[in-house]
Amino acid sequence: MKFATKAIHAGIEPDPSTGAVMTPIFQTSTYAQTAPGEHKGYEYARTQNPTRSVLEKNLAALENGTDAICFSSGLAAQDAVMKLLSSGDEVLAVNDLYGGSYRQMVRVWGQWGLKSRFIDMYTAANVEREITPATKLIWIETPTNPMLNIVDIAAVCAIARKHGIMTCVDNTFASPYLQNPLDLGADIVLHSATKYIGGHSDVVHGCLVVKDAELAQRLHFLQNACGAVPGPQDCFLILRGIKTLHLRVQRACENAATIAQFLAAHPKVEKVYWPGFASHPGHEIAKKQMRMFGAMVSFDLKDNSLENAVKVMSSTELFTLAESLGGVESLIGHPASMTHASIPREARLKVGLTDSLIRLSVGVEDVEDLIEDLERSLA
Ligand code: P1T
Repeated sequence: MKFATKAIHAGIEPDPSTGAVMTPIFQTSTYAQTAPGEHKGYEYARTQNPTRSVLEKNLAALENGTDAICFSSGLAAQDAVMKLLSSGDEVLAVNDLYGGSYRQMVRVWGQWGLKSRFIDMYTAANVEREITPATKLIWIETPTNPMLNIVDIAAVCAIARKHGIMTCVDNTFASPYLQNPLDLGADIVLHSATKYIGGHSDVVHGCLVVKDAELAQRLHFLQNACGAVPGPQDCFLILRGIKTLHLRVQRACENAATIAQFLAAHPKVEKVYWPGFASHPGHEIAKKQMRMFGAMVSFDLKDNSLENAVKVMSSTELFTLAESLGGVESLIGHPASMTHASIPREARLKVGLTDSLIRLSVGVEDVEDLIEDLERSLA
């Protein structure tokens, strides 16, 4: 099955008890047993829920995995991955990543004796140099949030495999429509399904996808034992969002390409970060591992005073100033004070994340209107 067909059909059958074509919301916390231990495969809704099970089958298919494990948020999914490790282990993470992912690694897991180091992952040779005997997990995010750097998934995962190190790829910015890390050798794919997968900015949700039975079993254990599960209504909304994932991401990427080019040619813009430019250092790798270049665009203004950037961000009308990304509507954001405020300023500046960087999540509106909006606010 090809992607669009999988998005609409994989794992989805009419409900056996009623024939309902759309997966029902099983709003129940528990299930009747005829005798202790005799039931229809469902005992308690933290452990199993039919709406969630359908979503997990569908997500596994979209990422070419065997199992998906759903969580109440992207960070809850990350929490489960980190719990596969033990005190004394070390995580090598890419040096540009979502501020909340960084915060959890440093401020939560750091306290439990799990050390995370944030490194330049843009050459595989550098990753190999940084590996120590304690390294147990390599954490890739690509494209990165918010600098849109590209990590060569196949090359880094090959090195990790050689050293017996587990890999997790946060595929949130790409979505499964653009990039499938399991096919490139990753052990775990993570999504904040809050973003492109859900696609309508109305749910917070996360998932992991794997293709190894033992890893799946360990993560299912953590999902149940720790309990950060999504509710059935949220699973329903994610399932509904997925049905148009390919259409939305395709259109958003086309709009983003037009906007990136518009910004690059604008006299008030200093630099545009978008992997679709031939001059982007990760362009060739992006071409190899992604189907399109994504719908996130970051940029710096020539007058890069914070005041000027704030003026631009506060004056758009169609681009809403807000955290998050990946919805049908376009958003504009200020990483330094919003999504990446939990990363120390020094670490942010080191990767080029200036105090005045502006990030766009390009939606699926008419691109002429989006450009007019940016033109007006830049003026
Ligand atoms: O918000 P949550 O569903 O818990 O997902 C966290 C997360 C994980 N990974 C990446 C790459 C992310 O971008 C996020 C959340 N990011 C934002 C809210 C944002 O505006 O960047």
